[in-house]
Amino acid sequence: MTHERPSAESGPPIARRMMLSMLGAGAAGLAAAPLVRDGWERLLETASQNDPTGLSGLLPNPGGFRYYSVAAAVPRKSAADYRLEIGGLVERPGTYTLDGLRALPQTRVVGEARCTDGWRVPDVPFSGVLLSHLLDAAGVRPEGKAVRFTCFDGVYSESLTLEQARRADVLVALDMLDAPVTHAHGGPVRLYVAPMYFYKSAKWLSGISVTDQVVPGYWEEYGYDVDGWLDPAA
Ligand SMILES: Nc1nc2c(c(=O)[nH]1)N[C@H]1C(S)=C(S)[C@@H](COP(=O)(O)O)O[C@H]1N2
Ligand SMILES: [Mo]
Repeated sequence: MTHERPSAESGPPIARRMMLSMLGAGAAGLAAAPLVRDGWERLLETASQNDPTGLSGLLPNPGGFRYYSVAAAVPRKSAADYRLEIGGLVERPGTYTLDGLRALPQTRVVGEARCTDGWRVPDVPFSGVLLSHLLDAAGVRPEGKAVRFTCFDGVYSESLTLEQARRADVLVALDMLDAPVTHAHGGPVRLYVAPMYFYKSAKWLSGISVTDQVVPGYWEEYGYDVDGWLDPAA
């Protein structure tokens, strides 16, 4: 299933011209010289933000990832202004800073990033804090049955059952590819749900809320499986 929504009006000509010129520049740039990864990610973001057609998802990225954001523009959060809020059906709601998350025990999970659009990147290292650790610290109340994730892009959301959320391969990730999660990849903090399709791994994570039932996430409202297992038999 591809990431298609009921499409908006086709964009203003200037945005379309820009996309086409960027597609050309991208191919030329890749052939001519090695690219600085972060510079390329910034270009992808810029293209995407001026891209009502969604074509920027076709731009090549050296790592094999595609830049995805359902929000046109996403604010940047520095280490100083990033906050993660934990609340809902918990005994001790709280707020973490980035330093606060870094100070907690860190777990490394190497897994696949597989999008429903057909691309996949194997063996991607993620590290950060086990979601189960944050849930335990907050103290899930007996009525708590699921977890809802919200993002500082202001649009995206995701969900897991409490059982899924407590798995040892579900992280609140601070590092991806053994470096701090870049803005393009959802930094400074994203979710990584290793056993599921990458749409479950919410980028720009800003809220974790324990709920009494699963609240379907952004793509799930468009028909995606709420349980996004890569291997349903496992
Ligand atoms: N906040 C937010 N998180 C998101 C998305 C998004 O659009 N917004 N897209 C999802 C999808 S469909 C995929 S495949 C991955 C893409 O992650 P990447 O941009 O690091 O490749 O992020 C997931 N998390
Ligand atoms: Mo995706």
